[in-house]
Amino acid sequence: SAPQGIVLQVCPLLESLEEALTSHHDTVRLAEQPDPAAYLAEHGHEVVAAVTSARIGVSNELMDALPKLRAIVHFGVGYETTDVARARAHGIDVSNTPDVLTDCVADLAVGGLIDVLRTLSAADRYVRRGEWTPGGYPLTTKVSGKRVGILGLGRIGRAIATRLEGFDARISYHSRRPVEDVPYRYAASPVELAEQADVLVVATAGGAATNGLVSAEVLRALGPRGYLVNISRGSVVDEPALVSALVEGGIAGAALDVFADEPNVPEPLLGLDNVLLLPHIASATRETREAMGELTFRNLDHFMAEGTLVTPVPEVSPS
Ligand code: 8YV
Repeated sequence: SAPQGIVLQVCPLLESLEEALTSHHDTVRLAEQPDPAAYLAEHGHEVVAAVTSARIGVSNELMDALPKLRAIVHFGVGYETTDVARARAHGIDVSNTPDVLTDCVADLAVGGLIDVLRTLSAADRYVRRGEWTPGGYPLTTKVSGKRVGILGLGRIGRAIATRLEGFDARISYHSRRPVEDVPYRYAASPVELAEQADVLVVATAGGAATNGLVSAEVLRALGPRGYLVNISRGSVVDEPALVSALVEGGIAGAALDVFADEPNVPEPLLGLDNVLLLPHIASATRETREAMGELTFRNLDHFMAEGTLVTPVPEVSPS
């Protein structure tokens, strides 16, 4: 049945999405309220749907302030910022934006991998500094044919693997269970995966279940000739251990699009040429962000018309 009530926009979103929300639904932007807490105290019980980003989610406190809430619609594929079990217990459905960003995130993972093995960003800085002397730039590492371990073989992990097949990569993976119908070797643990990989690519979901999965031990298994690529969540990697490994040569390098406490990047990484630092841009193309905005809107719109979501999050969190 069609829910009656207010749509709460929890945080700033893509402009075209904000416009669609406002022109089709009774939408209130929480961040634009002069006193958000006062607004919630007065109107919280009128809100039936909340639209938020993967980064912000809906906190338990906000959930409690919205007693009639029936849907949480996320812009983004990650939703670890919302306690989904708690939402379900309150009769709230949750959606995200899978598939539409898979290409761009996988593209960026491969771009980061090539950048850090061939030191593209560092070489660019070298040229710009005017330091180019013929033969003066150090040799790097070949990409094609490398052993790549993918942690988390969901949609994005698979898209990364498919792309790397074009580079003759020897691919293995670890996830909670082996995935059927894939030609890649399954490693029983993250340590085993790292031991057998030249490059470890993190493509698992964030959240409590994967917190610190790439531990100091995993980084030791990756070793001084191994590289790390992370396009998932900073929380999956023990960041202090990663910083130590990079500073001390425990691993060879890293391409990082995500960090434990964005937008704060650990200071010791800023001076390292074997680390690619990106500002969480894997899905940030015009095409993909528009597609994410459209899917976010379709979820909200369908919910307001029929009371159900188009792309609800899975019952059990993905691998
Ligand atoms: C965005 C993301 O940065 O989809 C995700 O989980 O992390 C990214 O696509 C995020 O959704 C922006 O809110």
